[in-house]
Amino acid sequence: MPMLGHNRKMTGAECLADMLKGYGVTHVFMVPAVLRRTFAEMERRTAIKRIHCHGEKSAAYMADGYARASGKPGVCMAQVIGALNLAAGLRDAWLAHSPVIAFTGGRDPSSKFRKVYQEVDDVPAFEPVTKFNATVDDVARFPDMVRQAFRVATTGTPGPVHLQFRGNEGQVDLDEAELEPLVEEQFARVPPFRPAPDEQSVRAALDALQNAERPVIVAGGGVRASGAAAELVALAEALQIPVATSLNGKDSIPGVHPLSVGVCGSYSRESANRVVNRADLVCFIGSETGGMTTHFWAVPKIGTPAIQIDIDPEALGRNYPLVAMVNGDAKVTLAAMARLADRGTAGKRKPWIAETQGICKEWYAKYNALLTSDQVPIHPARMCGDLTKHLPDDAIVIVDTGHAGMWMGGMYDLRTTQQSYFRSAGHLGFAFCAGIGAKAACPERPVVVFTGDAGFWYHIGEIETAVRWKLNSVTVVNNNAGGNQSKRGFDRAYGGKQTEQARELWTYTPVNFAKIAEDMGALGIRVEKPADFPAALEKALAANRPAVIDVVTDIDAIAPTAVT
Ligand SMILES: Cc1ncc(C[n+]2csc(CCOP(=O)(O)OP(=O)(O)O)c2C)c(N)n1
Ligand SMILES: [Mg+2]
Repeated sequence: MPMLGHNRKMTGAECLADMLKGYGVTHVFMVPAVLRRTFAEMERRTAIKRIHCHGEKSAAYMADGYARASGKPGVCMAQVIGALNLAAGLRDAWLAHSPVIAFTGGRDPSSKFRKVYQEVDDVPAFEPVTKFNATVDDVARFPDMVRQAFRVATTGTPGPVHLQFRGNEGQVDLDEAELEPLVEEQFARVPPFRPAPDEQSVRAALDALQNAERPVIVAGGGVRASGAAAELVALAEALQIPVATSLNGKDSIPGVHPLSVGVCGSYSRESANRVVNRADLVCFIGSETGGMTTHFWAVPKIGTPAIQIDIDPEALGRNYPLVAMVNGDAKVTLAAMARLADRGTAGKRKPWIAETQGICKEWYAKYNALLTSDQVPIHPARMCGDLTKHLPDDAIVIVDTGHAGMWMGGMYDLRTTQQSYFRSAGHLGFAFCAGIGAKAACPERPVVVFTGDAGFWYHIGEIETAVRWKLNSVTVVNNNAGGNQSKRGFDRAYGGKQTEQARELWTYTPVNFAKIAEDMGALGIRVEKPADFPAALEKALAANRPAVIDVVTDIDAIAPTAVT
């Protein structure tokens, strides 16, 4: 790290390249032309890979996948004309609290308001999807603004940041000044700090948990951000408390753990909702307590006694009145709770644990036939069952939204603590791109994406990007030639049963994605019989190139809806 006071004349491009390297950035995702000189300096001064892709939205999703997989900010970029495409791609990162940093080209004071080619005022559009949204108008501001970008993206509840650089392509990077490319390594990853809770609040939360007869923990994405999964499981085991997770927190506890009851909320597993709604106390950890996790505040019902642990004090009590609240980092807080816990109180929860384990057993009994179904076209639940059995122990699993989110959220189980699970926070088309970014971040880990065909169509051109950059993710496409999550909704819209013509609204021409993938240089495998899926997965994981497994599935298979 250069010393303060030893400034030297350098261009903004040199400074930015040095700083990104200093923050440990290994890849940036973009569509040119933006910060061109910076790219040239990256080549001269760093080993940063400049992943040139087919759309700004997919660049943002790749940066997001990179961020979720590595815990380091993901960097994406666009010139002025692509800025709003990039902003659209930050929506998921915003909803998921993912630290993505977006750089765009912007307006020049010497020409703005003069109908400059391709130019609109993009800055306001970044407002709803960023924690910090700012302009860099003078090269002298590169060092402090880039530091602020990393600081904001990684601290507290993490989230996206946008910097707009002067000039449609950010040509302010050509200017020279006395610059200090100082890097604060603390803010190179999440979490930069672990604020400890005050002991009184920890004891109050513990008292409530220990007194409860039927408590449940709901673990959210904040558990992953804090790296607190081991501490969570240790506390749950010490006090014998069942654990549900939000969809975002699914990898807080393996699905096969005896205290795991599954994902609660809307895209959920029946057993989790039943347990949460039977509980006499719900302890939310690192959860927004938002609509998806609580099935619009029906699971649990508002008024159920609740505890909340969060790094962000503004989150505490937002949706549920609390009997205790703790403000602090999840890992530090859970470790303190486990240390102070009175394990002797665990015994009284034996009947509750027996009941919750019975509820989980009932779920497996109810769905076992689907999880192992031999039907053709293949039932999506069978794919979830097979993925549970056959995904590698250290896999990163990335799942799209809609039915993909419902099938995998509800029916897939993580088998190990080394497996990771990231979900689209609502945007169709996120997962395939995020898988490419995650593979850039973690080249040594298998990355497996699960998406519907509608989700895959969005950014199918990025197969070429993955091939060109050897970002060898495996994408499993649940291909039913339609967006069949819409089926139920259109039945309703037509007052019970839709017309034959209504299918125009949600079906597509059947397509073989394996062939398309092969044409672009990826491995393509088409699977029509369920028994062929495990071998296809094995082959795809060993392919040494990106792979697309096109699974022909039943368009009439509808995922179970949330129980309350
Ligand atoms: C950006 C975006 N637009 C629209 C939607 C609404 N939506 C949710 S699921 C879905 C269809 C999903 O189809 P597919 O990916 O093929 O999965 P399937 O339901 O067929 O399994 C749509 C259009 C969305 N979630 N995101
Ligand atoms: Mg589909």
